[in-house]
Amino acid sequence: MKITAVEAIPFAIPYSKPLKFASGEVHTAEHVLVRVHTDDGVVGVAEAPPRPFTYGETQAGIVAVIDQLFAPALVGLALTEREVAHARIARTVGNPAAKSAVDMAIWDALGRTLEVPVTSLLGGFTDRMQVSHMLGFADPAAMVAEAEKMRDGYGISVFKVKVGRHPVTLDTAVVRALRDRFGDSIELYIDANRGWTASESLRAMRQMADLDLLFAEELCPADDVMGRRWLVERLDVPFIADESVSTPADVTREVLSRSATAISIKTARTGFTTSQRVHHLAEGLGVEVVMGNQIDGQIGSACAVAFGAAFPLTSRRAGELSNFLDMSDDLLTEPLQIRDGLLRVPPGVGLGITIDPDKLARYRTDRH
Ligand code: MUC
Ligand code: MG
Repeated sequence: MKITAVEAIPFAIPYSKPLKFASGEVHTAEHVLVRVHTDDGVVGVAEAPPRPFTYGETQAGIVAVIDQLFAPALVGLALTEREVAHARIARTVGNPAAKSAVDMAIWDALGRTLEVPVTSLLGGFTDRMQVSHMLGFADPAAMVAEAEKMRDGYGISVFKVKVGRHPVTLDTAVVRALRDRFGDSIELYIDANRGWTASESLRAMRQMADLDLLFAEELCPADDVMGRRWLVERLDVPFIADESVSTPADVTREVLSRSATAISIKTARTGFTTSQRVHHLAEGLGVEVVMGNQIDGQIGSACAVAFGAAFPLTSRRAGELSNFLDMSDDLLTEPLQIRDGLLRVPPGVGLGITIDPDKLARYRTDRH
């Protein structure tokens, strides 16, 4: 059960449909595959999606921090010494996606070694989650067409609409078009990725007051401290903190200072070990949770559903588990399948997924 090596392999897979939102856009999944090897010959996997516009990480930086700092700190530890592993990698500041992928690959290796699913180790509450799909920026007709495609092809009926553009009517028109097209057969919420000010956000929310939104996410920056509190106090839907809560301490600060009333948990950002802490904290604080998407590929989505399905609080709401559908290909031997709006945890030990060696050879960018 001892860790013998930690590999960080960069790969690049183009998106067939790029995702655009207020803080950036993604055209190619330039992620890092992490593999944790043990002396029993077990290999645990996870992926790190760099998001420079949110957390400052790059693909090359993730490879470097794993190769230079995390791998040497972890080799020789037993897979069960997860808190030691966590403490050692926590000595390095920042780098949430790199830390999370290493953490989740250790859990995957542990599950494979013990021959149990990771979701069972985490909590084992259910084996599936309802799926929410993120709709990136486009004009109203294109966003409605995209939602139709997701509903007709995969049974998805929950949508997170990316907003935060100017003028705000550009976005409110999209949300209205979606509600007009689908009526109450779909659930809708919005995410501005900090694109609006507090007062623009309130204006937009008032324009959409009749559209029955479930949540509003990161409409304005958390650093606009008083503006954000002012906004959250005036809303009658939960305000989700996403990029403003990348640590448990951030969750405490944002919720206790009334700058947020719900939390997005992203396994790409807090792995399994820190996501457990965030989950327990959210439960103790009594705030709602949504399993978010850091524009994950299939490996990352398998991690998100393994965690989300493990607890009642995380599986109660639809999880953002479908954006891999916008990628042209992926690395798994058995692609994840969304049916009737649901994603099941892949059956099997660990994360229940297998990397296809031919696909990895095709998409890795460190060997030519
Ligand atoms: C989201 O919920 O904000 C966009 C950037 C990122 O890191 O995650 C996405 C989705
Ligand atoms: Mg968000």
